[in-house]
Amino acid sequence: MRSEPSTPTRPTVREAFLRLMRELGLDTVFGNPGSTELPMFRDFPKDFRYVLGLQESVVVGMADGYAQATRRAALVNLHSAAGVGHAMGNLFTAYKNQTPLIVTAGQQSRSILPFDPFLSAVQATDLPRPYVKWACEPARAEDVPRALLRAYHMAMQPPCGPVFLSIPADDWDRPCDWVDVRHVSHAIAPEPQAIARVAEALAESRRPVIVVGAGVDRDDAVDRVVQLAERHEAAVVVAPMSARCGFPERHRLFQGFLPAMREAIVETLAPYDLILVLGAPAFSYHVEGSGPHTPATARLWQIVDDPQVAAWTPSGDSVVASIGLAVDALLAGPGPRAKRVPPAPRAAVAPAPASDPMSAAFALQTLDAVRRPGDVVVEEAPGSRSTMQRCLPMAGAQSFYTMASGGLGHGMPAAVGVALARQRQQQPGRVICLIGDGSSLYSIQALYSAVQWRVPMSFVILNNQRYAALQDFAPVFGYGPQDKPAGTDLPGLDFVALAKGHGLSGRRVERAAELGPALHAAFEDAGPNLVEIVVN
Ligand SMILES: Cc1ncc(C[n+]2csc(CCOP(=O)(O)OP(=O)(O)O)c2C)c(N)n1
Ligand SMILES: [Mg+2]
Repeated sequence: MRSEPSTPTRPTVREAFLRLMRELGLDTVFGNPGSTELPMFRDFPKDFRYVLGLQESVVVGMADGYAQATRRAALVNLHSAAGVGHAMGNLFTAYKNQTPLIVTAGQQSRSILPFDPFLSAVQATDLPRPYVKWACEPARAEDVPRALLRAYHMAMQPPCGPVFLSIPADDWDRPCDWVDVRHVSHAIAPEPQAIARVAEALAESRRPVIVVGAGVDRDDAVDRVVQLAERHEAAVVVAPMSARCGFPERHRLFQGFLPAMREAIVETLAPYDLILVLGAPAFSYHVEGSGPHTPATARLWQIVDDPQVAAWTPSGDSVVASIGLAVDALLAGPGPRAKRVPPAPRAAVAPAPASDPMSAAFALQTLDAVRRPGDVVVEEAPGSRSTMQRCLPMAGAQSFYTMASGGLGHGMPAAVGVALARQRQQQPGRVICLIGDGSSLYSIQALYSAVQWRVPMSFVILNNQRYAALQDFAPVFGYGPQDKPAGTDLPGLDFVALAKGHGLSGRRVERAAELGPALHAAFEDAGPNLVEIVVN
């Protein structure tokens, strides 16, 4: 490998890249290295840290959780085409989550690329498309630092998302020029006339409902949305498949969750005359539907930061804007013209019986009783999602994360990433990774990273020995009552053994009476641990 030392006036690509990383606050690298990346981190600065993921889906998932919890782009380092391949599932999820990530991947040295060398990536920038907003292999080595700055701003620009840089291994020792950090204000103010129309519709409405999506918490606007709802006595529901908590779920105005089904959405929203969708598609569907997308008697206004989503929305009108600025504008607008009757509070959920084996409802009600106010839930337990929504209400800003994509394998590492961010920010509370037995195994090596960084978190595995979501969903696709989909039972898995194999302590709970004490003990621990709950 050739090496041209820097001259007194010109730094190497590595020096300029690292200085820019530091100035952008990118001092944590999530990666899994190979030979093509080794030159990048020679003389790795002492004030940086390298968070190793044992598989690239873990790397990207951790970076996603970290970026979401810090609300800043995170840097990912992958190994050539193979590393990008392993990362792809969680890259798809990061794209759907609108998580700002700068994904770098090593490429073979430029001088041997004509000979299809070992580990070279053919059309490297095409591989992660279409799930990156921008992909670049700089034309010259000296363009690499500037590409990082552009990548950072592209990732942070709404809609946020991953971007990709392919960097040849022989670039790092080449001379280049320093690149100074530039700041870009990324927030988008709503067009004044358009937001005035929304404010007017809200003031005139007799029964408004606000539909909150992940964009609310992403833009740090949960508390302002609470103010808006209270001012208008508006009902609040969560958008289908929302990946974050947009409203405190014990609030008197909170009315529950929209399913990802067209007819059911129309039915749920039928009592309202104004539907204000904040930071969500209107709407995300999981199955086919027919008929109207919104009730005929309601007017829909959507505020989103993603022009693509605004473009495909089938009914109503949209304003493209940052949610926080748009809600600020609505708060400055008129209050309700006529007195409003607030929606009736939701009925309390009955306690689930303490049966053996336990129900998921009992397990989650017990978890709700044991967890503490500052704790954060990162969830991936598809078959228990609706039970969680009933039994484990989330507190509001930065209290809940799941994936927007539907792709499993995000929850385990994302929880570690959120815990790493909270550890760094010295925030109190634990991260609770609530995860299905099946889901946990798509990126189980996240356990190892949790141990290495001693993050305050508990993996709570809901072990029902099956892919319940698929078995429960089968009738929708014409399966008979006795007709179980092939490949959906998961017998014989031992999560305490899997934890032990990664250096993590775990306990298995089979009896209802033991669950409360076991969760208490786990949550008292300063470091990471695992609780496997056997449910029916
Ligand atoms: C990457 C990926 N592969 C497969 C699926 C299909 N899938 C959806 S839910 C599910 C089962 C999840 O099982 P588990 O985590 O045990 O939760 P449960 O359904 O039992 O609550 C599967 C396999 C998916 N969504 N993503
Ligand atoms: Mg399961």
